[in-house]
Amino acid sequence: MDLIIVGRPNVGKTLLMINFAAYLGLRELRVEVPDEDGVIRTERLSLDKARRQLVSLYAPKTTSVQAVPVDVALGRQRLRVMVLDTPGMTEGIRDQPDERRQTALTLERLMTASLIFHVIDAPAIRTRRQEPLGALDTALVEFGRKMNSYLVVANKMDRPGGHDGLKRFRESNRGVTVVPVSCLTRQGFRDLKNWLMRTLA
Ligand SMILES: Nc1nc2c(ncn2[C@@H]2O[C@H](COP(=O)(O)OP(=O)(O)O)[C@@H](O)[C@H]2O)c(=O)[nH]1
Ligand SMILES: [Mg+2]
Repeated sequence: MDLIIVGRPNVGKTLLMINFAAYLGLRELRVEVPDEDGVIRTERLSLDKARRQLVSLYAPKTTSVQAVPVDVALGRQRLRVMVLDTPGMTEGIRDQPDERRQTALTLERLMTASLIFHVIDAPAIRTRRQEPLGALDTALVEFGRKMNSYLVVANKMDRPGGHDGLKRFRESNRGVTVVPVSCLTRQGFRDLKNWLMRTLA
């Protein structure tokens, strides 16, 4: 079972993968990274090291789809969920062939994933009424809104403007399930976990 994390660059997808996996009880990340030839390499990273290596302040560092297996306790059962972190998606066609390939791979995995976390940067949602999200996010919402395995994760709620952004998102996307979180402070992770449990059950 795959849980794919998608969204624009820098919205916090990688920090969500690391901190939510930690919240679910993971102590170490076994990151599966495909190399140029598509061969899967497994890297073991402590959570601290993963944050240092994979989360970036400036340039988006995630250049390929990275998978982390997480066991989720469902009552007495344990369910293996592959959490897929992806490179940021943008409007238009990328310049670099490798980036185009990674976008294609991300879309391919998106089509077949059982669960989707669509991460948005809540404080960045603009005040414009008509289209507060960009075209890419709007397209993802349209793709996901008919599925019950699709969730919008409104991130960076710890920052100023988070609540306004969330309100704007809700006003223009009625009927879409959204969970506000901060991947930094982990506020909202309980709701995220509850959504996951309900959807997996
Ligand atoms: N204040 C704040 N910063 C965050 C949050 N989540 C991520 N960031 C920061 O946003 C930047 C991009 O995060 P990253 O996970 O690499 O984004 P990605 O490109 O979507 O994978 C990093 O500097 C993170 O520390 C959050 O909830 N609150
Ligand atoms: Mg990333």
